[in-house]
Amino acid sequence: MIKPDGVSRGLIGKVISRIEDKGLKIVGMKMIKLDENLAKKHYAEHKDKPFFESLISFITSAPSVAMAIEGKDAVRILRSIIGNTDPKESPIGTIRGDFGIDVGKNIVHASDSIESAKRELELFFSEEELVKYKRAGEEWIYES
Ligand SMILES: Nc1nc2c(ncn2[C@@H]2O[C@H](COP(=O)(O)OP(=O)(O)OP(=O)(O)O)[C@@H](O)[C@H]2O)c(=O)[nH]1
Ligand SMILES: [Mg+2]
Repeated sequence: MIKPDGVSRGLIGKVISRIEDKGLKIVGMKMIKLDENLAKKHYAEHKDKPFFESLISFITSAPSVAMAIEGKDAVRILRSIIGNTDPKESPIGTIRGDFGIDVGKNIVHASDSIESAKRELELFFSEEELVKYKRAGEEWIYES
């Protein structure tokens, strides 16, 4: 997901390019301004953290772009594309390392496990909103 800071800073295209350039496939995408209810469900694991209220107020402050991404090891690869939670600690070459400074404005979200990916996809997309198609050149990305 491209968070409100990424969308408002005009970084949608740059973030999507990195996902496409890697060879991963976007199978669902929507611009959505999270309401408080969805935001609290999405970040439920952090409900007792001191930064929870500011996180919810930030994530609901402007539109985000939610994406469903498919590919071999997609969860692990996306986490490596986005980088560390704190952009200051995130290597140059990652999205957070290249575009961010403070932890509360870290541009993108990505699911941190298969289980959280399933849970989050269900929060953001219905079955009908996810598409199946073949990306040209997949035979030049995957060994088999
Ligand atoms: N202000 C503040 N925000 C934090 C801190 N830790 C995490 N956050 C924010 O809360 C979000 C969720 O934290 P985590 O799930 O632990 O980190 P993450 O998985 O890298 O980030 P997400 O992909 O957004 O879930 C982060 O992206 C930060 O924006 C903190 O110590 N202080
Ligand atoms: Mg997280």
